[in-house]
Amino acid sequence: MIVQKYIEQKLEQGAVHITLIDPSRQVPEAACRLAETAQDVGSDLIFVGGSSGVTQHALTETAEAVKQRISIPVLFFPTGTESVCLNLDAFLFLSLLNSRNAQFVSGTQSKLSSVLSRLEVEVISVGYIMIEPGMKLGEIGEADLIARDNFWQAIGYALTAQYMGMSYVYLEAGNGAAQPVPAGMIRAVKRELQIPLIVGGGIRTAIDARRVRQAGADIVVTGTVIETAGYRERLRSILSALKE
Ligand code: 1GP
Repeated sequence: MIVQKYIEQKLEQGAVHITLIDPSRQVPEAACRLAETAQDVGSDLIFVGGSSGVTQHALTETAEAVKQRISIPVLFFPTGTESVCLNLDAFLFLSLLNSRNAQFVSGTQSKLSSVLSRLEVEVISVGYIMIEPGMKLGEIGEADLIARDNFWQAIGYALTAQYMGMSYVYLEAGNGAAQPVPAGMIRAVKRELQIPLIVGGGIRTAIDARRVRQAGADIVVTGTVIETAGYRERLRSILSALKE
């Protein structure tokens, strides 16, 4: 399956939702159940990855188990971890554009790119931009966080990603953030951008999801919500807010 084509087709029908599964939070069997639920309620893709403490073993076991159990694409989300997974449907080639450390912008990527090329892995290039509070992801990625009211800086980085030829821009508030990226910032970035916009971090409710979508997010990522009690219903209401 060509994942990027699949995403494009989904985008023609409306918003796309991605469920992030962190392999350090549960055993592989439980991760499979979460992924199945996500697929059942209408999630379009699964990201496997986490902000810290993901061992190669947990990552590989979880990714393989999840892949076998669901039919929607499973992508590796390579943040905050030294572990890598190359045998999924695609590899999210993230460049953390506002990192102070060049390793997160292009250094780590340069060590992986020839392997990805030889293995003919589908690579999806993403300009990853960390917004306050950034949480653990921002800390690990040594991000020079963009203040929540600094729309111009967010626009500047988003356009940088576009002009560098990346396929997507990803505004990230951080895994477990108390609030999503501000709607005003999403709107301001979307107004200037010609490539699809991904937004993640702190989206827990249908109200959050609707706000982020209405502001202009094309693709919405949720993670933590699937780790909380009553996650099936919560996810279902997020999905119906996004797909309405
Ligand atoms: C993916 O970091 C997010 O972009 C996930 O964040 O866990 O807060 O949903 P949450």
